[in-house]
Amino acid sequence: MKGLKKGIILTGLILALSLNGALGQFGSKVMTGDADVGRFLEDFPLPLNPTLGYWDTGANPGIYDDGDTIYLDMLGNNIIDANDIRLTDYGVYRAGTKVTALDNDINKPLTPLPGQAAGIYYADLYGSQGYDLRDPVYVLAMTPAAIGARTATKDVRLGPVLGLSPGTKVLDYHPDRDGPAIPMIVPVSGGGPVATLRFYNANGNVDGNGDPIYDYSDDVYIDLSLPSVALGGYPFGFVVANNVRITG
Ligand SMILES: [Ca+2]
Ligand SMILES: [Ca+2]
Ligand SMILES: [Ca+2]
Ligand SMILES: [Ca+2]
Repeated sequence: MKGLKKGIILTGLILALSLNGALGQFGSKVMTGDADVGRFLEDFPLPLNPTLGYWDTGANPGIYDDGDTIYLDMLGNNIIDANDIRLTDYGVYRAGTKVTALDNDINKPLTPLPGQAAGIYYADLYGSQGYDLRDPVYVLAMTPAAIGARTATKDVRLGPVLGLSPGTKVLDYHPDRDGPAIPMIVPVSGGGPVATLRFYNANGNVDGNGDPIYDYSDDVYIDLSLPSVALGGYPFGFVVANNVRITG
């Protein structure tokens, strides 16, 4: 009886873990047949304006270094607010978690990343000439330009690369340092040549204008389904294969 109960608990745990892996894991890519495929995704309505920034937690104050913590600053206000997203670990808080009012990084200042063309990029290493499932995605923190960009020390992985975890930084001796990279979303706020940052309004709440409210329960994706460009673009999309999960 005891063994049976243990077995049931263990089965439940494995099920929960595998569900989590399929749906909620930071830096995972959506695969055909995943449960979130087809979810309706929204552009971030103003004043939301997702921007990359870092909190100067590392050993070198005033300079971006590999100990600094990267955030997706949802209001683009250079302050860590509730529901901003950590893109690197900070203490017990894992990359992909949202900040809450009780966390000790709340209200800390953010600084824009040092690269003139810092943003979200991919390395076109696999599959077609273009972005595919296996192509790794990065925050390029250092790049001075979008054209001819290369991965560099202190960039951040937004997916697993050669056994290195999402949310880790590229270091001098890592094999994925100094490879060519192509912009996905540059700048992060403006919609991009390849993809758009969007969210799934999981709890369905809206404001007085009918705009979706981004909050704690909502999931954020790098979305490839429908481009959000100034001319002829779409203000929404759908979860499709190869989207990148930014929360979880
Ligand atoms: Ca620093
Ligand atoms: Ca903020
Ligand atoms: Ca490719
Ligand atoms: Ca919501």
